[in-house]
Amino acid sequence: MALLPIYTAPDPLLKSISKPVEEVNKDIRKLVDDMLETMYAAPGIGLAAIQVGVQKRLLVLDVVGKGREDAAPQPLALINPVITWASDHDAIYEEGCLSVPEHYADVARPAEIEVNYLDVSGSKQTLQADGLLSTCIQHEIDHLDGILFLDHISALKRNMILRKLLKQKKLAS
Ligand code: K1U
Ligand code: ZN
Repeated sequence: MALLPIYTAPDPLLKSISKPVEEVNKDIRKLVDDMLETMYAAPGIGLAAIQVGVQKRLLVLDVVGKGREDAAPQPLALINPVITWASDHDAIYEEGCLSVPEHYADVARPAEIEVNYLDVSGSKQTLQADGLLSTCIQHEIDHLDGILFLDHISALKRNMILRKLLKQKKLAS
């Protein structure tokens, strides 16, 4: 397994639209393993392929162990995920993002969703999600469409955060 570099905003790659995975093969399974290792090491509860520079519709997550170091890992990989139903009522969660380090904001999203996807064996699956799992899946699918949680908040706050991130990048280079 390998740790992958995580791209951070305002990198233009994060605004691009990812392409469907055509075949779930050993290269995809290796990418899933590397993404999970990278997510756990960050640490994070989700990661989309575009965040590690791969323009494929693939995401990994594990929301079960959040805040509980003794919890057994429950990794999930969703390939070509599609939200097929979303509730009318929203839930608000304070979101973070490994591509927007050290910044957080409240985001409202549908509280419950149903999502279709392929698993790592290429089989079709359907998942009903609520709570943090629902929020995290929506956050990661947004990444596949070039959307960051910053796009859900006011332009004033977004531009302030982006300016800070750009300044940090310039200082680091
Ligand atoms: O960058 C990402 O997409 C991952 C992101 C996922 C996410 C977090 C919160 C709401 C929606 C989506 C993160 O994992 S940020 C880091 C984080 O939440 C966390 C870090 C350590 C322990 C527990 C949580
Ligand atoms: Zn993110």
